[in-house]
Amino acid sequence: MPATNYLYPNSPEHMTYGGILSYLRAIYTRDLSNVQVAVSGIPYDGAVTNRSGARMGPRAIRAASTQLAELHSFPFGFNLFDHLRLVDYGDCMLDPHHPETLIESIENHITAMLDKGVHPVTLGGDHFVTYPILRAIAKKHGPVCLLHFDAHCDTWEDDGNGLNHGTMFLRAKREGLIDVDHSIQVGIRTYNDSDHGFMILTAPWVHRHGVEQTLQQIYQRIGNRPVYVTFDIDCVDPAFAPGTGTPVVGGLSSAQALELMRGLGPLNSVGMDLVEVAQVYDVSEITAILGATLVHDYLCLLAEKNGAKRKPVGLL
Ligand SMILES: [Mn+2]
Repeated sequence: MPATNYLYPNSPEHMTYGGILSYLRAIYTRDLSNVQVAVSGIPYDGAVTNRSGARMGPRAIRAASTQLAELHSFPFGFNLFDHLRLVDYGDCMLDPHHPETLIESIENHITAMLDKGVHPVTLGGDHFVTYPILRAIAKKHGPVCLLHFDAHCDTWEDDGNGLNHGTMFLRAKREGLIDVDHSIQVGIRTYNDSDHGFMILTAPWVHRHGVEQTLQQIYQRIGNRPVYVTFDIDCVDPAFAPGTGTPVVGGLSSAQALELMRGLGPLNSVGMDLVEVAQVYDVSEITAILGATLVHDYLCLLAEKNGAKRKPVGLL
């Protein structure tokens, strides 16, 4: 039985708009015993090429997530916490005055979860944080497929050592962290001289062919191999997600993004992140609400793997 001095997820003692923050009001703890999934934040934005602000992403997403904790999940129709042992692990501690410690700090943060068999779900932070996450993931699983939602390919060239949110997937490829032959990028609408072996579904392709065919391409490319899902919120059009550092027009709608996320259930996912939410450019919190919901829907897919059954109301 819960101690009476402890507030639990979905407790009627929480107001949606009050109290301290955790993702979906999950218990906020470093204790990973008996935990399946840990949501945590990486509040770092030192690797951006344009506007900063993503360091405030985890806090913004947690704040936006509280309204999702109030009702059963849509369109899933169940209480996530009935089917998933989920905690908010807090944020990765970073020393902003010693950037040379950044990669190791993030890698250790994720490794601590993987060592306990916990599935990591990460709130960015700029997209560079995915690189040290992939180092930890590859240490445990070997090179995994990357399912990468983004406006940008993030495979541009640099010297291989920079803290740069536009180059880290080429670095990850060259260091053998990902299985590029079975990786796929979705929503791309920026130019690079090479695809570096990734399969690319551009945003115009997705618009022309729709969600169902996009999912079919994802399934065919990845199959049942272990896959890491990285979702840069700028995959979504700035009309739907204006709060981000490098917005590009012509992107996915929030509805398309949610339908794609809800279709990833067949994949064998070993972790996920949602990055590049920079709430400062979005006074209506549209971007953080979308980010919180995409993460929430990914968690519902994990709950379904635990046996949770959808109970939709209305035609779906
Ligand atoms: Mn990116």
